[in-house]
Amino acid sequence: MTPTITVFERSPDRGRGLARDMRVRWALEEVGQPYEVRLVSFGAMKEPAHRALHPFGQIPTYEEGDLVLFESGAIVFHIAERHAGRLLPDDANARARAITWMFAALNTVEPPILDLQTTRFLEGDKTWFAQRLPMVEDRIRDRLGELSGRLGDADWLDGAFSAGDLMMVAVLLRLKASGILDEYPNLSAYVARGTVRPAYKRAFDAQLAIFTGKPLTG
Ligand code: GTB
Repeated sequence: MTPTITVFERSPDRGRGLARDMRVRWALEEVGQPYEVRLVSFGAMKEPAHRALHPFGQIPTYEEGDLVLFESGAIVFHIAERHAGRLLPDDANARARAITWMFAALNTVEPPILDLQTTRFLEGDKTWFAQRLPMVEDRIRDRLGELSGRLGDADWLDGAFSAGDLMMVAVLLRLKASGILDEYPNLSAYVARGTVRPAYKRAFDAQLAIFTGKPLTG
């Protein structure tokens, strides 16, 4: 059954692949699962029809027959589970570690990065902005320093590329414009390794095509 995901009709990131449908698209491309896309406007997201799929009125959602999911982490996990051995290792312990990295990306690394975005976009006009910004950035540096230390010179976080890496790379990409990622050469290289994967490129091109209005060919 072909799943359907919802994505921004017009992404505020102008097709830079930073919205959270990108990680879901990437996972679908990694496992070779074709999918359909339904575009939703900001208004439609808050209407009852979309809230029936997503209680918080957000994207992405995932529909597969009777199954409806929201939360990009849960969706990527589900896709990985449905396609054995592609994004989660078969070995039980390795699989548990890959899942741990998914949680680490979402629960430990993403929150300070989101804090930076909130600070920049919503608090830039506050009197305390200039004082707060360096603290927010340093909290990210703390996390990246730790992650960088753990990754070392390995290609991926725990053996072969997994859903844990997919999620971590997707999260780290949100930092690219800040320049902070460049302070950690091994993490920059890690993100670059993720984004040159053919599955990432296909996912990126597909979301960009929605923004530019130029359908993909071939
Ligand atoms: N925890 C949920 C998940 O992981 O799925 C969070 C989902 C979420 O935040 N969705 C956002 C959304 O629907 C889109 S991705 N927002 C609309 C709303 O809440 O009303 C967040 C996002 C938005 C914009 C950019 N950008 O412009 O760069 C990047 C990421």
